[in-house]
Amino acid sequence: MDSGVAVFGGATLTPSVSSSLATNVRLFHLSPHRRTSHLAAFRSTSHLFTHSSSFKSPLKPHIFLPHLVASLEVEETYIMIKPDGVQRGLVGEIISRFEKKGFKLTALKLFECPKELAEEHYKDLQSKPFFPKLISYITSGPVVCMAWEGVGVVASARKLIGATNPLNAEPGTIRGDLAVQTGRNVVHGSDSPENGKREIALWFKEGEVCEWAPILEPWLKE
Ligand code: DAT
Ligand code: MG
Repeated sequence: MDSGVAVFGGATLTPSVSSSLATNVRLFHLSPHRRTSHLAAFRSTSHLFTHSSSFKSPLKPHIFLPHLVASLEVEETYIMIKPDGVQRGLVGEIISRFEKKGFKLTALKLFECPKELAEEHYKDLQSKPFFPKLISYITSGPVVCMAWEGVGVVASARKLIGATNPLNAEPGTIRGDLAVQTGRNVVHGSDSPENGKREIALWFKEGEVCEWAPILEPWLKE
């Protein structure tokens, strides 16, 4: 990650803006009396912030930031509507969010996922106590598999999807608007460009990914 740039609510902050923001945030933390009374309902400010050990910047202390910075490269990401999203009739709604944003759909299928594929897809989580439940959830009904392409699509799709725990996901995100539990968070999105490629190759066969030129492209890109 580029350590000189941070993304805050979609806006890119230069180091100087970042450091003044960091100062303000530290002030906010160190001076509880500065908080306005409507914030008194919160136990403390600390639970509003995420912390990433890999996030190296002056903002590190406790800023609520998405940890992925959108790149300027054309990328591919694997998006999957999980069985709860299919059962709850959310397929159109979820696809629509990526379409409206302006990304290009390159592959799409309804699919019953075999256990071995679910285990391979989530192999990094094998040692987690929730792994068996995760596998039975993903294989409990059909999923909708998609590949999307676009500049910065990996990080942008993660922002559209929202935090893993839907109760922490911002309103306006898919999980923030449509889900309440981590174990029923309706949609998957690749977490890096490398995993985007890996997952698309895992879920789609040769010939299932289409190359095409959307006619709206000149209205989306200068
Ligand atoms: P994400 O799907 O946001 O990339 P992840 O890769 O950490 O999140 O985890 C994959 C999925 O595993 C997640 O969407 C839901 C499930 N999961 C993660 N953490 C969990 C937990 N603490 N309890 C139950 N399920 C969890
Ligand atoms: Mg993940």
